[in-house]
Amino acid sequence: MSASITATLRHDWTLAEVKALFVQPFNDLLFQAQTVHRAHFDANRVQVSTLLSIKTGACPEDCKYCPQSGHYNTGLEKEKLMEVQKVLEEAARAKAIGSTRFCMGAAWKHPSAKDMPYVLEMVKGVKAMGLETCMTLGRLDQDQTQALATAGLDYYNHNLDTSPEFYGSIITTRTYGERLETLAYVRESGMKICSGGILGMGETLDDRAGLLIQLANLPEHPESVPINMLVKVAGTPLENADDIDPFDFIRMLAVARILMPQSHVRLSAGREAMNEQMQALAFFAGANSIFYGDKLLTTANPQADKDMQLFSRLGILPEAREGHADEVHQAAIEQALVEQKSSELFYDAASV
Ligand code: SAM
Ligand code: DTB
Ligand code: SF4
Repeated sequence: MSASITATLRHDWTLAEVKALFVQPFNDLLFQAQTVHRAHFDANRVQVSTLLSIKTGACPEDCKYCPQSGHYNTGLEKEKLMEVQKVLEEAARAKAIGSTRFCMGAAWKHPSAKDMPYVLEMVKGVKAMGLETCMTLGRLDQDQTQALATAGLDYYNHNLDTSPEFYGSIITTRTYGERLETLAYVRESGMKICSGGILGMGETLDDRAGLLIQLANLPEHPESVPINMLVKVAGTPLENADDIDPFDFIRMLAVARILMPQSHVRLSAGREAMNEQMQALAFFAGANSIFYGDKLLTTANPQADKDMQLFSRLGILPEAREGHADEVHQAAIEQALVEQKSSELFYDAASV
């Protein structure tokens, strides 16, 4: 691979170029992605973030994939904005299991003036605990963006979800342009951008390539790129969507890695439906971030100790927060390994 492939950050990707990356033989694509990955990252480190739904359900938007949309009956119990103290308790739990970033999500079209003071308190409190902070609250105006940045919010998550062409088949209550506008406000404010999308909604290869082109051709690449595999939730219009080929999902991660070499690419929702081999392949393709902890927003995620056991088997270490040591992670890994051993002992004892 030429040095120019690994060294330059491009913002002018064309559909033909990106499709050519996707359709090359699997091993060639993975080799290229792993080479790019190693030029920019320690290939054996994965960043871990924990999610919390701070306001659940009854969302006015109609995103066809989402269990929290008020347009569909998914049996989800709606909840109002969580108390700040409760959020801080959850953040402390996330820190104790070794997470370095705490991502707070709200089922809103946009935050209201009434809710903003509480949200800002959450940012300040979580930040004071020594965690990186991330929020996903829907559309923001410029003042709200500035207020979040001033409170110390590190990342704002706002996904483009899919290509501009396919977007209208999935969401009708918010435009693609509005999403791009929120991302521009976040960039202007100095916060880091977390933006990605979802696979498995019936999109074509052009749509997958189109999403990655939108992200990579932004003036600056998002620092974090979550790639979600659709979690099919009963009651949503996509509950019976066709499964995607696991290798096609890995291809998406690999192409994201090649297009945005310095970004963290997150193997996001959908890990409950992936076996360990698939997750190992995802890390090989250049994914270097996961959601960690047994719940995403409203759906299940693998148990934290299972993730630490997988990391240990693969020789992967959780990425330390900048300027912070690895002790908490070390403790979490050791605890997970002890639990694994004791469950094996229990099995042995029971079988004699
Ligand atoms: N309401 C805010 C918004 O949409 O901007 C923030 C929360 S929303 C749940 C955050 C993201 O979660 C969505 O953009 C979507 O990419 C992802 N998501 C939601 N439901 C999902 C599902 N069933 N499977 C995979 N990803 C999903
Ligand atoms: C992202 O890209 N994925 C996360 C986070 N950003 C907010 C959300 C996944 C949600 C999966 C469905 C649920 O648990 O409700
Ligand atoms: Fe609401 Fe966000 Fe779900 Fe869309 S993805 S319905 S905006 S919570």
